[in-house]
Amino acid sequence: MLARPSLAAGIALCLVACGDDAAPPVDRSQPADFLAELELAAIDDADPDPRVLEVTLRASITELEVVAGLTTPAWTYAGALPGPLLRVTAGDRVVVHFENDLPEPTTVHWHGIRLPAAMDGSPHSQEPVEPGGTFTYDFVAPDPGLYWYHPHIHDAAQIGFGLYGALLVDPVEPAPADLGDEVVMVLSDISIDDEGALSSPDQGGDIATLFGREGEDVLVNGRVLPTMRARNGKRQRWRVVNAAKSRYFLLGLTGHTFTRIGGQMGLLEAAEEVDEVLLAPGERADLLVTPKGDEGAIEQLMWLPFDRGYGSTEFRPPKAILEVELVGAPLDDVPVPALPATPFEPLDPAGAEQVEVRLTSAQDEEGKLILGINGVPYDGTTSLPATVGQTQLWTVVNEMEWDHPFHLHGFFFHEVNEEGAPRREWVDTVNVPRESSTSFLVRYDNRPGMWMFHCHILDHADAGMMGMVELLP
Ligand SMILES: [Cu+2]
Repeated sequence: MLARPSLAAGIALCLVACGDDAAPPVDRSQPADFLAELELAAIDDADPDPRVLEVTLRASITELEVVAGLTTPAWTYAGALPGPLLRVTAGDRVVVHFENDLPEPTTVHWHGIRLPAAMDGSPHSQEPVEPGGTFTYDFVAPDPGLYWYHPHIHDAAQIGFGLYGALLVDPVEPAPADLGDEVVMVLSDISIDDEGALSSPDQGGDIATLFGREGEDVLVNGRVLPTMRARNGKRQRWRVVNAAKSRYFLLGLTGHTFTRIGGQMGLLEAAEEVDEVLLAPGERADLLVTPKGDEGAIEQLMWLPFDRGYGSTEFRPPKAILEVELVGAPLDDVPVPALPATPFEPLDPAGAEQVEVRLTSAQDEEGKLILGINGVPYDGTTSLPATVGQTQLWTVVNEMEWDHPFHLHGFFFHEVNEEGAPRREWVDTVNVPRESSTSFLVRYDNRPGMWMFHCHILDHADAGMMGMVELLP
């Protein structure tokens, strides 16, 4: 509790500050052009009901200037890179009239959302949407958090060409107003040649597949090294998603720390003060950060090399991906309000069925790289059984010399350590370090159907590191 200043102290303060020329009120507002270079596209809501978001989302090739001076035929949702920010409140219905104006089939997957299998946008939950075709996605977004949408056919190519967008689900009880000025950041990368054309998604052959192709230009909300003009010392809340097809983002802001208040779903019970934040492909973070320093200084959000195996740190210097210009004299700090944590009740491991999934690599007779699950490359015919209401204890064993970010569609899970203690956080994607294993508990609620799981380095998923759970009623 704050001590109340004494009357004498108040008078003393007034002698300094309450004269004829009282100091003007301190400007705590963000500059008008705060997010001018970070603006995400908006989209019209056709339904007047505040609990329904109904949009028409068209995928098409759109000529954009992604890299200065070059015109690139990017693959886009609603003509924008990234696609428009979709925003609802937990429990709202989302209706997306999807139109495919691309030259090849596609789908839209809603990463992390607990929706019915038929709305999941995987190639086993629906017929692919052919060029010129349409499909209506219609589901409820039940849980607060930052999610994202992307295709689930030719994943590495289509996402690498620009098809991704953020879906932000607000909690029913709004966060405290003074938590921080919200900024949604979609991190990605893209490969563009000297003429502005998109690079081939197959270039570099098996070696590139094995590493996972990263785009050379790193993008924050679709821009190369944008600038944010920020009120110096004013707290911000960064909602960050890694939408890159292969690139990991280890993030640091020069001279600053982050307070991690949430990850993939809801708010943590206990916030964490961290110097750096790691986001493997598909992961999200909810961060408080107070950019503060000398007036006019520029702080840099850095991509830092993260060791995910051979080639990931060698000759790869840190790289600035966003500049934060500090506007005005530094403000005094304002305490972080109490956060309404999302209730976390760990799953009971008693009676959980044990499932072991190995992430494996091999070569076929011609020497071509084959990635797989338990030695079997994905071919859409085999699945692991599960039943509604069941709890499973998965152990994902990574036999390879590179890390793999593991994603299960449609269900949150929580990790357990070797002693069986839960990590108190629901996730749908987790990084499995090389030559190591990760265990988690998952409970299947009543949404039967085919649910995919795969590595979120999408070159790996495309090369076979993908499988399915068939959830039976
Ligand atoms: Cu992988």
